Amino acid sequence: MFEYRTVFVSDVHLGFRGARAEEFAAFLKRVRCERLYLVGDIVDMWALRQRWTWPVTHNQVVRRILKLAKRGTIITYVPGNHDESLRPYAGIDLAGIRVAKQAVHRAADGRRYLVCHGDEFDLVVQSSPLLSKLGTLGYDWLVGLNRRVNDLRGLVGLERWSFSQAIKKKVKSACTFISKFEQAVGDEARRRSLDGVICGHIHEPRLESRADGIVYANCGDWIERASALVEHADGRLEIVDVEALLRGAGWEPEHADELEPVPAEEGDPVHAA
Ligand SMILES: [Mn+2]
Repeated sequence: MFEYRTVFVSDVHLGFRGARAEEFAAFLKRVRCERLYLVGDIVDMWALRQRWTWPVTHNQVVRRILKLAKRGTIITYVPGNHDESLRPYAGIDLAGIRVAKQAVHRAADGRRYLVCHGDEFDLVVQSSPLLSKLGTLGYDWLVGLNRRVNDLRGLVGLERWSFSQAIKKKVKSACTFISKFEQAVGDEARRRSLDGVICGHIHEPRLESRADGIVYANCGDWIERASALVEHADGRLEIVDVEALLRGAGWEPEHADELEPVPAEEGDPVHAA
């Protein structure tokens, strides 16, 4: 059993074929925590609208979340841009899960953190139009576009083109985008006299203290990796590589979904760092 005071996860993207739901379900089965924050883009309505995908493991995730709620874990769902249709439910309980547009988490050491998905800062962060779109359009769209572009290029006899390689050529602007995002959300915590911020959205796990003492924490994602942010009993935060954690506990994937394998694009999915 993995025991924490609090677990924060974001960007699971259930309903998108690339979501690592099997790992997430296995983690939920083995975790015990007082509080669980679902920090947005847990369900990917955009992907579902485009193509309905709901494999066995995606169902298991939902059942395990409901089970945790039943056993007494206090669950808060802060919707993101891919599950924004849940935002109107802010303030109410859905099957024991409280929906909130944003939340403030008080850690065991007394520190208070703003918990938000982060897409609300997309308009603030405008370093590169291309990379701002990365934030608002999402990976499914980009991975899909990449695939279609390659289909077309293949038809006319051109080499494959990789979006992420194109991004890497622009590493500098990608870094600028990420640091501007981190600064914008950190500044919001400071403006509200909080000690830090816990967010998601940019699929880039991070935990750091800024020069002004504000803590910036990003839960990461469940597409490129399986990452979670946890709070230990004493209030200490930590980013956990959940796949490594599970494998360390003897877990092996069962590939229960028997999905057609998601074609491995060169260098996919997009990684903006
Ligand atoms: Mn998002």
